[in-house]
Amino acid sequence: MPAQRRTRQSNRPHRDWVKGERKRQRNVDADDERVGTGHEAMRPREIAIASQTAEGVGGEVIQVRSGQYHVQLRDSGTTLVCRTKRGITTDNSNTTLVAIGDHVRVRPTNDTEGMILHVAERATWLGRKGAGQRSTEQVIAANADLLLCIVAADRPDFRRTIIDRFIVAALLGKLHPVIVVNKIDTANPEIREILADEVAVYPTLGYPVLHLSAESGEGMELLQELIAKNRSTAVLAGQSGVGKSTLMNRLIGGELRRTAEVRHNDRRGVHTTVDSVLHLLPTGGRLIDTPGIREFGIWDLQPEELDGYFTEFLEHLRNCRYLPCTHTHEPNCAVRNAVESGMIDPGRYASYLSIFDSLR
Ligand SMILES: Nc1nc2c(ncn2[C@@H]2O[C@H](COP(=O)(O)OP(=O)(O)OP(=O)(O)O)[C@@H](O)[C@H]2O)c(=O)[nH]1
Ligand SMILES: [Mg+2]
Ligand SMILES: [Zn+2]
Repeated sequence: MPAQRRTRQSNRPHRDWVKGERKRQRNVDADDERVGTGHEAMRPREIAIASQTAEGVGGEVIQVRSGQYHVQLRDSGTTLVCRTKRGITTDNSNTTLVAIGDHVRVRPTNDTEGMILHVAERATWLGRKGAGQRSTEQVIAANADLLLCIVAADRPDFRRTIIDRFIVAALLGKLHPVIVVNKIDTANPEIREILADEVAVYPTLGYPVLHLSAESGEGMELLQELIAKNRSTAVLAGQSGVGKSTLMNRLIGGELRRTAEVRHNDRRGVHTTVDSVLHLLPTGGRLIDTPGIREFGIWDLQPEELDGYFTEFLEHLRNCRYLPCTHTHEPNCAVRNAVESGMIDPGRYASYLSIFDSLR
């Protein structure tokens, strides 16, 4: 449904083009295979799907909780509690059927309930590798603009790789990443300096960094401004206990979301949030709160494509002696040389290696 797609400035790196090209190629191959194999029968069915989509009324998924979807209808603004209809159709393949932020068509069954008939193609998405062995993508949120990657200043396991994983996922899903260091009230000036150094590279790559406290309110105006600008929809993502729901409550100005204390010994969260909600902010824009994640696996990326999602690598790639180069061990690798000469941040390179390893 192209009409529902927002036009947006693309920040996708050059490898996207390659990836898109590959995908298209795959589709063409699939079409070719169908010729003369009796699979032409597929075609009338596609037409049937297209006409079905005109059925029902348009709306947006604003809450997701264990198979139950709250859909706000576009025309009336009323919210229906929906389930998915048997035979539901979707414009997205091999992924979560319905996610928070999805544009859907529903058939009301009474004043308060309905059935989701169709899910429209997502303009953007935050995807991760689904848990377990099943190879499907789990979409955490659809059609947002900003990915707020939340980390907590008081976590001893504050790791850069999680930020870099989120950045790769954001670029894959056409989202703009923003790094948010929350709980800055817990840090003394010395720790604040260490934290600032730790994340100093990101603004140089074009990814804003905000240091703030959802508890004290320090630094919150900048976040409000960022979301209000362009009336963005921002999605809160991060490990359990980093303060996502507290941030949402602070930005809404109420106690909409339940929060809970982190464990005393390791400051880890207790997975308080189990649903996802999308809410309007009084200061402009919209915010999505999501359940905390334990591990964030990248979905749908070949290891050799990863370098295209590290923007600062791009200017060096062509100068590697071996092409293709994985930048892990090859001699005369321009990326590794750039790390050694200080042109590429060593922490970013360490993340690259760690993510590369996990993609194999
Ligand atoms: N000191 C301090 N504590 C905070 C801040 N933000 C959140 N907290 C506390 O951190 C704990 C966890 O906050 P939540 O908002 O529940 O964390 P969450 O990220 O939503 O966690 P899940 O829902 O489990 O994913 C709560 O006790 C909050 O009060 C902050 O800025 N400073
Ligand atoms: Mg929460
Ligand atoms: Zn290389």
